[in-house]
Amino acid sequence: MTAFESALKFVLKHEGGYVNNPNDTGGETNFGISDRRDGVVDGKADLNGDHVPDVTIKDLTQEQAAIVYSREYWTPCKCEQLHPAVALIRFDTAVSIRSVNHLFAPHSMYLTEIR
Ligand SMILES: [Ca+2]
Repeated sequence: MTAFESALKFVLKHEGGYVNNPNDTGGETNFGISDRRDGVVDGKADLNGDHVPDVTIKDLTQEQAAIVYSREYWTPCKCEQLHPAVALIRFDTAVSIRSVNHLFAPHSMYLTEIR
């Protein structure tokens, strides 16, 4: 199992499966991937970042969710350059706060030397 696979397994324990709660501002969500995350509430997710919806949220597989997590969190956080334990912390934090940029902000104390 790669460091990414291990970290994703950890994160997905908390992200859960498909939910469609009308009180959730993110809309439909599956494996923590919300409909709204791609900027368009259309019941679909953009897997490769080309702004074209690729799959319905309800039909999103764990493997497809992994594509999104890798592209939006693991790679931008440069987790491959870190010890797997540190990579897990950084990855989980980025997913939890739904932001990579905040981790690298000038005021952040979060391992900014790896930029
Ligand atoms: Ca969408």
